[in-house]
Amino acid sequence: MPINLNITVGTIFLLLAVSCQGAAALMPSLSEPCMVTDFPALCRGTINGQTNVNAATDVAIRELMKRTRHARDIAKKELQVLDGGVATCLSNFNSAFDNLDKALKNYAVRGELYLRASELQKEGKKIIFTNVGNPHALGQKPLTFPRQVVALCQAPFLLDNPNVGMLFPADAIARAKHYLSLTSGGLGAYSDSRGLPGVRKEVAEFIERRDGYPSDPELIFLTDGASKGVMQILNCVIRGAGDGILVPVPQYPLYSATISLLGGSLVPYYLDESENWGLDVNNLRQSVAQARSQGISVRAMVIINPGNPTGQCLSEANLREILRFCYNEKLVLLGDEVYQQNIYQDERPFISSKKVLMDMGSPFSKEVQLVSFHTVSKGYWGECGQRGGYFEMTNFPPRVVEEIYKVASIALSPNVSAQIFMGLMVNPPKPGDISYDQFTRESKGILESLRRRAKIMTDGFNSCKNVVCNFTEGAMYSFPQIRLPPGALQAAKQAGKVPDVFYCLKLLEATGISTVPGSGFGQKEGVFHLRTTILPAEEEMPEIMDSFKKFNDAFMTQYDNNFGYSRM
Ligand code: DCS
Repeated sequence: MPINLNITVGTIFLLLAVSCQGAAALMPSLSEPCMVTDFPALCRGTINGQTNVNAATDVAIRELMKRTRHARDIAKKELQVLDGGVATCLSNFNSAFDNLDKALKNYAVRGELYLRASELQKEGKKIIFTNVGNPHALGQKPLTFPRQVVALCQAPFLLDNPNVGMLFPADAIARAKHYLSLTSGGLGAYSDSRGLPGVRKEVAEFIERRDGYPSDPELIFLTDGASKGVMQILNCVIRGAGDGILVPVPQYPLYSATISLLGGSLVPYYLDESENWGLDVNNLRQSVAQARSQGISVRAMVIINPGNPTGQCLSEANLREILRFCYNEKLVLLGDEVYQQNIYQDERPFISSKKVLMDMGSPFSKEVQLVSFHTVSKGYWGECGQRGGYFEMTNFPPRVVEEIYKVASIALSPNVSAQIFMGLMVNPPKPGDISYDQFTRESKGILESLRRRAKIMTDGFNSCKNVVCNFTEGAMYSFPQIRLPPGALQAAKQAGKVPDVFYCLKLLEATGISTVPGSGFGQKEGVFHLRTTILPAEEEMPEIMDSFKKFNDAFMTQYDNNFGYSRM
């Protein structure tokens, strides 16, 4: 079905008008009027709609691309006859389309490897999907208490059933009533565009307990997963190709894809593999200086802590350096902290950017603008399909918060059931509650198993020929470096593949293990990696690692000619 052109063009102008205000306002010093080049709003809206649904498949994405192409062709024919102003719009629509095309090509976690794995699965091959951090898809059981509460909220008539107490514990019943009382009309009604005030208050209380500093519910926005929050904020920061965002390399492609989609410039800074993926502030300085020398105005910096795909936990000292750097360079810091519960070592526990910033005191604590993101998709919750997240803003003037609120209002309301998951995540059962023991047993069980799996994987990779792997300190991934022999580089070239894609495809065909090539996250020139999640069932892990080792060692022997390896 073709897209209705009248509606989409109208939508473009509406989104354009509102999002431009947000963009101009975020950094008051850079408040020149937004230009028509912000036209990607149409594509943004459409792609947001798709990614909002967790089950958004590549088929759907391709269909979207087809429809967009179709709409462009119709637009071209119809608008050719109109005046020059409209022609400019059309050319901007074209550039928006190109941004969309580029952004989707960038999306490695659902890229070539994933598509081939899906084909093989249809042909009946057993596939171990380790390409996406999607715990429930790999067998993780949902935590009982939150599902009980949300089940009751979804079916409130059960609360009137005299037998409800036989099926649900009293604390789940009480909690369901509590959340329903926070809504105006239950789960089927829109909430405020920032989320339910009562849940935002629970999030603020969680942040206060975690960091020991006050948190204001008015500065917390609930979102459909952290992805939506990141997209909203980047939308407000990026006005055009002249605006740069510092992004770690390797990075999770949400950032590269969204920056492409919004027509901004990604300014890379490299994490140091030999220093356990540490972040060197001197590299940051160089990256900013180089970008500025090319006329790019660097406006924000992204950190992912714990790291995806790299699995490192940033130390307090490192976070302090980063915050000082942002202060000096006047950068907004986007702190992606979605893996804060996923920690597998004791030397470097998670510490939030907000806490470090507040500990630093004035002027930093009063001036550095920070947006911190969290989600219900990760940790021991793993509720990816529910699409719940939040962001908290620190040191943003009320005027800017207002503008971001306006932009959020375009989407009316985040998912209400996901908001309740978020409420439950930040306010789980307490000691003495009926469900406390079961909740603790379940959540500890998941985390302890993840810790063991992280070790099995790292040890497994390090036992393989020409493979080295830093320990997964946190998050959900292993990111081994694969040192490819020249014979393999040659064979990849002949096959027309990037070398790590070539390796990962061979691995998939031989073992059914579906990974993501390192090139999908960015890596230094001539260095190759792959990413796996550490999520396959613990009892299957030894067999998976055996099968990986057999494949890898045979591959290395096949292509080995003892000189000119890819760099370590
Ligand atoms: N930030 C990081 C660093 C992530 O890894 C992810 C998801 C998100 C944000 C977005 O999460 P939600 O939108 O679900 O809250 N990680 C993807 C990945 O690498 N594998 O699975 C999903």
